[in-house]
Amino acid sequence: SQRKFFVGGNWKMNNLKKDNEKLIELMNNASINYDKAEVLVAPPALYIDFVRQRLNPNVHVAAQNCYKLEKGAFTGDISPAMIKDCGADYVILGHSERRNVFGESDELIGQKVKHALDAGLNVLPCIGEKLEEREAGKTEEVVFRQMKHIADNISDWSRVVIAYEPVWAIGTGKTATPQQAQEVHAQLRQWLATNVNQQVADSTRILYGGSVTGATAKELASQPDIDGFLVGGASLKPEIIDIINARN
Ligand code: G2H
Repeated sequence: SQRKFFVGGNWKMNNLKKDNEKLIELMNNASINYDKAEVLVAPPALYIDFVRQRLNPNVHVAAQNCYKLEKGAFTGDISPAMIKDCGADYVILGHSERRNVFGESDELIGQKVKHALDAGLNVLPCIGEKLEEREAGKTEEVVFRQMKHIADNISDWSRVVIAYEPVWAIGTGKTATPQQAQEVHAQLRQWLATNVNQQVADSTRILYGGSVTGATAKELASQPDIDGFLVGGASLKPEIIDIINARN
């Protein structure tokens, strides 16, 4: 496909400096063909500068979240301007843990997407249904609603990578089957074709996330509408290299 394979490691709230050093060494010494795979890591914000200074410059560094404004009285939060200032070029937005643990709404996530793009960052917005929504047959309705709030705020699709992460598959060890994931990815691509345009549908990477491992990556990566992965648990381990190389 015309879409370059993309693998992001979402480190979540894990690791201290000494652990980050080991992971950076592992990634810097691994055999990775950056012409074939675009690679990203998202450390906790406190370590963005630390990681950026040590990691191979071919690897994108991302923040895991940010606020919707440039600066001001927003204790505890960070802005896209600060993320860029520390050398990172991406921000993950609307991750299911932001939505479900921290109560972020579709509206807020849309505002964050808009501001992060306006500020010059690339964005990696996440969407995905909960188990009860899937079981009630509402997967499409939920992911289309989440997608619309994001898409309405996108001015430049060339700086957007979408992640589909079914909530029931996150950190549970229950990876979606390649067929389950492919089905939703194809629906999302069709949604983009209908509601944005065909060029955006053809060129926008849609990543799968949710308990991806070295063992499950290859078959998922062979699906026509799965353009890579957002990886949590396995991104802290050597198997992240196998996931990055899953298309080779
Ligand atoms: C989904 C994923 C990374 P994990 O949240 O975004 O985490 O691979 O641990 O399920």
